[in-house]
Amino acid sequence: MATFVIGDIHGKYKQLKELLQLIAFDQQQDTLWCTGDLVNRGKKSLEVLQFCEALGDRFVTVLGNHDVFLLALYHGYSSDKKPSKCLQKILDSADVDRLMKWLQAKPFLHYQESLQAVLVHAGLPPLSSLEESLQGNQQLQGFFQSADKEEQLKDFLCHHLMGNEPRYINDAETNYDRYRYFINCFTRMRYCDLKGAPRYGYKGTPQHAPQKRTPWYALPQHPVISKQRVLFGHWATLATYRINVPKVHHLDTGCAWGGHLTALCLDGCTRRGYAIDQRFAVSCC
Ligand SMILES: [Mn+2]
Repeated sequence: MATFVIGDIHGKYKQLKELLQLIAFDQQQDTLWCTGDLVNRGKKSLEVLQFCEALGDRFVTVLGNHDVFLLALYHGYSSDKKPSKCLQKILDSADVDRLMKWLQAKPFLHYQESLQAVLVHAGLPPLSSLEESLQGNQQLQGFFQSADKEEQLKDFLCHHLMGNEPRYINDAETNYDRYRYFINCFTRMRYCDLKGAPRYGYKGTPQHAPQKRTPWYALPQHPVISKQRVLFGHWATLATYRINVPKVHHLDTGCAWGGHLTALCLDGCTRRGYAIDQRFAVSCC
């Protein structure tokens, strides 16, 4: 029994299968964690969802911004931009209701105490303790899953999801503000300012970042960093950048952009002949 975590799959079904073969993933015994963004960009997004769903309890994912966007489309979100073909294929598939129900039940944050490991797509709220972030996740999951709030969820996803405010959780005036703050941190954040307010413009690597911007995981006062193993994706341009923060592992190595799909061994590694935190990658060219 081993646990692996892999980075953003983005509909790259062939590379997902190749990577699972490379790590000798055993569907009966091993567990696969994913940093989210299962869909979009890659043509086989539908196949990725179907495959991951079929893994049942052996598969753990958090939601990424592209997954949330797909849920918003499913609930009627529309804009001038047409959905990509691979997302449209999911929306048109006979499985869409079942798959979206499955996706909608996924968390934004996953914490396993026995492994001292936190899984998130983009980032952990820069000023929140782990307990506060887990509470934020719980509120979101309650909102996304409660049958009697379906109309509200539609309203939120269609009209109130987008936007960068509030910058601080204490500035949230409504539940929608709280949801947006946490969703933004969990699924979109790369940088924050030195006071810990998320900043969303610049997406490049830290060595060229604007002044007074720090990667969220490098904020000195971050309450979770260095205490837990943190596993995240989302930030493809970090692929070749050395993070150099203890216990922080970045896994999105840009498969969607012709880079690599990466896995890391989290638990049960030595019995399989792997080192703890050993990384594996397949090319996505
Ligand atoms: Mn993402």
